[in-house]
Amino acid sequence: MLTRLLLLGSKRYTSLLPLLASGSVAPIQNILLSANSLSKAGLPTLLSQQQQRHKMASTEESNVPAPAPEAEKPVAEQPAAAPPAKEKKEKAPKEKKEKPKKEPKQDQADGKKSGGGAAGDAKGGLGLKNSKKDNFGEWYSELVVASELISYYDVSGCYILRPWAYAMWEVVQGWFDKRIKQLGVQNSYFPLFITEDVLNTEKDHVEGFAPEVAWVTKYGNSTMDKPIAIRPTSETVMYPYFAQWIRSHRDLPLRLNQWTNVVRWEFKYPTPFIRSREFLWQEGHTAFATQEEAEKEVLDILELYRGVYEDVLAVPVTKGRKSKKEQFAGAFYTTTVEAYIPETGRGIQGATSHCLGQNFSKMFSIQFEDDDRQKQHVWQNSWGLTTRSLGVMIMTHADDKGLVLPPRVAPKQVVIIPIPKANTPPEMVQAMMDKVSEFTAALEGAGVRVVTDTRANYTPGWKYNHWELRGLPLRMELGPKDMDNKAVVLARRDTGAKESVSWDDVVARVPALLETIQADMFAAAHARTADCTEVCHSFEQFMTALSNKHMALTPWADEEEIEEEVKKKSTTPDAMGAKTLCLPFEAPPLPEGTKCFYSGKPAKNWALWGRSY
Ligand code: 87F
Repeated sequence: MLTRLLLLGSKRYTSLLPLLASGSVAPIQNILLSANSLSKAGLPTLLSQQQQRHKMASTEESNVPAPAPEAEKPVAEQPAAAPPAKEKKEKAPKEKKEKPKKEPKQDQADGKKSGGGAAGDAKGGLGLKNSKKDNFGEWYSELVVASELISYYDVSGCYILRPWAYAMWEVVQGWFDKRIKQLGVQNSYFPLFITEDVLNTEKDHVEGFAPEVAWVTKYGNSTMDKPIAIRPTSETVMYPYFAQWIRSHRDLPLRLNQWTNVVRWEFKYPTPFIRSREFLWQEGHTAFATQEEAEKEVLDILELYRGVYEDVLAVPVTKGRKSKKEQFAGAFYTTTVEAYIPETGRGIQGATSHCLGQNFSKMFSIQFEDDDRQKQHVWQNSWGLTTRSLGVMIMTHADDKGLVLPPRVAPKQVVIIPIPKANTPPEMVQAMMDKVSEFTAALEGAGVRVVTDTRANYTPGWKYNHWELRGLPLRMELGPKDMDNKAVVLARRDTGAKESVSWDDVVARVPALLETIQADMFAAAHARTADCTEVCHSFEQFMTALSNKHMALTPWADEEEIEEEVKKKSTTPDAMGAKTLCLPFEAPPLPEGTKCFYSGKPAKNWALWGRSY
């Protein structure tokens, strides 16, 4: 086995296990748990590490709306529920070259009891037409519309974030905002518009991005004297004011963040959440007296980005530094969290935390007087996380029945569905509804986000499909048998597993099960990513890894020209070239004499490569 592996050279991580035993390769957890970066060590296994982190903190960060009002009303009092709104057919972007291959599905089947409908039948009913495995792109476009996250808009590359999506963004915001404030960052708001002169202050860095800058050239029927840019990022907006506000070391550190939209007129194929011309993000911009303080913050923020992905969205990421070629041109260096989508075999940048060094402070003259009354340029960082994070989460977890939401980001975590039968006596129906109200209140009291679906004119099967499509982590069913047994049935969205839980245990069991689901979803995604990362020591192995839709981890001499060459050489008629995703912070040992997989020169570090978004 060992010989075969050595001959093969290019190995999937799973097949590295015999080598690990021999001690010649660091355990894969060391690499992939970089993800977890829990060198906070002492936590022996992946799961125990996760369990540490996946203790549900559901109450703490709940900022989602209360359950729908009809939930509280007994079924008899409810007005007849409207059928699912017949929405106008979703429009795909207009520009021809950007048109998705298939237009997204219009709306859901009518599951009304009297209308026949397709309740309970995923194929004919609410399920998706496309499959994740067979036609990923169409599946994703259909999914984001059918699950009511997105509506297409008639400006190409722009999307409406519907409440279900926005509520998830609010969870991410709440989680991150609280933690950056704990670090001492303050929120602020700077204007959307940038004059041409100011934008040109950092001409060198903007140059490469210039084609993406959108300009306002008219107001009413008049032409602007000077066009005004719409912010694609806010370095040039903020730093002139940093220069005004910072005078002495007592004004430092200055640590600002803003939650805004930005516009980048992308020409690449747009994809909801993943690449759009307007998107939401946070951008942090900070200034320090010393390099040490700035560099510490770069990593503190990167760790929070890891937390957003792994602890909230249950998406494994690799932390690392960007190569010179891939870093932000204005940065001293760029750190990143990189995720991976197995179905497309593509890496995706999750968020970046840049150390800007003194590059911008020199350009914008941001100086402070130190203790010795000497003028010094400040050290700066900038860092950003966008709504792309939701797209990565959706792509990672959703399946052919719809979204599968990790409990921590799910706007609603449990749907309670009473299931009266046609012959259930009215007193029992009433008792059932009372029980539903009782559980709703008790679970909400325990910090669980609950919705009840007591609509009388939809079949249980239709409701199951409806909530599955929207990705709710847990369904609680309460039928006549359960009433007799004083129990409920809990059904997991991620695995489909069902369990019967006695009424006395429900309020303790539900939060615990949500915590388990969160940990299990992360573990499953982590295992998939691990299985799709190959260690490669030659270009041939590298190309095999790419054709397997995997990422490649290679020894590398860190040469920009080589990266350019690899990109060209790995471009095929069907696929874009590969680039370095990052130089991972946690990687196997690199023994003296290890050669770069491409140039054969002495390797300086490991690089993680992949085709990417
Ligand atoms: C597009 C047009 C103009 C990216 C652009 O990553 C300028 C830019 O400067 C541009 N696209 N960038 C780099 C953004 C760097 C940095 N800004 C703050 C971040 C995080 C948040």
